[in-house]
Amino acid sequence: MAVQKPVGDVTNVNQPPPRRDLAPHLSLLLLCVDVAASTHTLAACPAHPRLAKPMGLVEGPGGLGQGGAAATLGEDGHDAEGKYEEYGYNAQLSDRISLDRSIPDYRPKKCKQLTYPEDLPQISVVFIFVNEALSVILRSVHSVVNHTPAHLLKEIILVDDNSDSVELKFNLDQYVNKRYPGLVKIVRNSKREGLIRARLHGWNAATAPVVGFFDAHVEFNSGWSEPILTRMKEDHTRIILPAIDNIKYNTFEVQQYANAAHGYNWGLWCMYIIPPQEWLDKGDETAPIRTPAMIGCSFVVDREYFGEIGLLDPGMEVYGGENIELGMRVWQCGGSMEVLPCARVAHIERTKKPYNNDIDYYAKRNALRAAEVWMDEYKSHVYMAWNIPMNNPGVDFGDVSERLALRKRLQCRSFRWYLEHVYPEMRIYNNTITYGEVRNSKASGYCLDQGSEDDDKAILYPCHGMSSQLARYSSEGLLQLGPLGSTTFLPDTKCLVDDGRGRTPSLKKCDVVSRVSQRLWDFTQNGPIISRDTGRCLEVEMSKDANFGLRLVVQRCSEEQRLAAPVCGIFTPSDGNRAPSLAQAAELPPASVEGEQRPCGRARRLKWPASLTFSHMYRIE
Ligand SMILES: [Mn+2]
Repeated sequence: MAVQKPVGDVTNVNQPPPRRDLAPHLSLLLLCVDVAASTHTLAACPAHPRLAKPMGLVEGPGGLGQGGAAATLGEDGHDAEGKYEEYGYNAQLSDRISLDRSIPDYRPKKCKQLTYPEDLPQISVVFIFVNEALSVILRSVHSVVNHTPAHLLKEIILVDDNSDSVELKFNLDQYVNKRYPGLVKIVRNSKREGLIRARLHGWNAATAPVVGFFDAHVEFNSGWSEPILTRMKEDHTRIILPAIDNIKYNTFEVQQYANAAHGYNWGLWCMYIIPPQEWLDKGDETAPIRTPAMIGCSFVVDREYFGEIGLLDPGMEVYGGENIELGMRVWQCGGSMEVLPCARVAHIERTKKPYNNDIDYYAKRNALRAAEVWMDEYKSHVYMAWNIPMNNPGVDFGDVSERLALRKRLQCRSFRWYLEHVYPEMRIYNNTITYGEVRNSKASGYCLDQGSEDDDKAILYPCHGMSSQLARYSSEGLLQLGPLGSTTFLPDTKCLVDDGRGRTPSLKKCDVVSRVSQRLWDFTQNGPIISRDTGRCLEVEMSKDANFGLRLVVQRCSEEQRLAAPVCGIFTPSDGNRAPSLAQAAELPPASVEGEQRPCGRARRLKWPASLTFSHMYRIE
């Protein structure tokens, strides 16, 4: 309960996109009406020695999953479970689906009437992977060959980020060299570097003027390359994203996704967002959709231009954040980013990612790098979203001096310009004075928490440092609790309200309180939190019936509170697993962070009730 992780996907869209950020009509998958199978696959599949069969794989038209239909293994699928664990999709089923299966043509109808120039630049297609099922990688390769005019596809580059599996070494080499002689290069990292630097190795190996970067669990739609290469030929400072459709991880059914741009929240987790109003007003589904950032599983760049603007930040680790950073950078430094609905790629949203340890940590670390380099005075919003202090955030984000120098060299615009022109849907919280966890000085293991999202009741809950326990105090006197609303696609954070009725403070939409003063509070760090409307204090009382024996109340201010145990040091949000017993919480001063220690006052016997204090709030710098 009450624990809310940042929503969204790390760069590679290996999780379902966070539908809560889409308007309801966008979150519905459009059902495929026209499932007529593409004949392209058949035509593009010349007679060749069957290489797949000895490896237990299937080539050629027809069979299971044909036309993007849902498939099952039936009776013999009993050990599929294990493979979900391994790959985050049903790899055993994938092995039985043809590498050349067709998928539905989900392009807007008008796309098929468009014509493109003859002399388009060639593309190098880079697939990055680590520990992926061989059949899934090979279907990505077959699919791009089957759906790209041969004269436009210069090469395919497979970057293996030091996978563990043996079949991804010998079998993969042997297969692609025989099946596509001269077309496929394989680059192998000798140590695991993360998908960000893996992409850079792919870029280094690429020789075509245009380079496309893709996860190795995708299938391409007909005619995906021509509209992209046409837009690229017109203006090489565009970064172009194919529209993404979904391959279901369990059945490999291909589902159409609605037209969307790629946005993010202040934690820099990406999410699909509604296209800009101008695009919707125009009513032309083939038009490029301006996008502030990218999901990251598929994007196409001009090879040289990508180098000029600084590739991806090589100081970012594993993945997450680099997709947002590239969006900010290309816009701020004079280029652009767009989604092309006529160019479509279907992608498996895996249930798990191969880099399963500490993804949150790397996403946070990388987000801070982007914030420090590109976000100017708005970088506070990233620290706020992650609920960490701006001083000593407890995260080593490395050296950003080279990236700052790059920004200077390219003479890039401000983040404010970018917000105004490219991402106006972002909510701005510049009136925040302080933010962080609100802990009671007598039960320091417990934090003010938004509780269940439906019941409008703030609660006390063991501190876990996540966004349901993010409190913000604004210059007007609002006390808001819960994750940042971040964008206008979502409701904003609720306000803590004392409506004078009863003793339970409520959480309400800030603009629906009956009297303005009911949502206003006075506070001083380590002092009481007092309603400007009723003069009552936000306090904690012990109660046998309440969860954890603690109840949050508004009541006549206890005098005792002013003698509450002193708070010492500055504290980082807790790790969530350290809910102290009530006895411990009540008796002991909180442990302070190493390096930040100040002498604490002696723990004393405490009386109840006790006032809540902002003991863990961080000042905006
Ligand atoms: Mn992916």
